[in-house]
Amino acid sequence: MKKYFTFLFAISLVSTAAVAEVQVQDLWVRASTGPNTAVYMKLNNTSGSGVSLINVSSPVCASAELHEIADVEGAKRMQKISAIHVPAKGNTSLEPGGIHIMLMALETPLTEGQKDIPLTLEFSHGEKVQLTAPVKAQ
Ligand SMILES: [Cu+2]
Repeated sequence: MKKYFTFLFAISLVSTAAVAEVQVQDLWVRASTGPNTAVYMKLNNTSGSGVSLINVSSPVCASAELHEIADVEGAKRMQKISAIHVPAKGNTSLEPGGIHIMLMALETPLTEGQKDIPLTLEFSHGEKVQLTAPVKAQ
């Protein structure tokens, strides 16, 4: 059963990556410990022009925001940003301690081992990419 789900996950990544100018790698959602949780990934732009991730949505939460971690008077705080830029022929990593996607007001807790969290990523050039993400503890 576990192999079956892994296979489906791999197929969904390959099918979107084949048509996308922006490839999504190492996608995962952090297991929730409260009403919100974070999503991490590496965005790889194969095209010759820069693009930005401008919107994210998921049926598992009320809304999703793009966040960065900034130093505010000596303390690290998350703050909302309007876009995550991916340079031409380059990549941008969303990772713990840095830029991330925040799923706000989860419908239900997300637990380690879930593999099918649906996400829709919308980019500045009009492309929408649908993915499913696994949930990991860290
Ligand atoms: Cu955040």
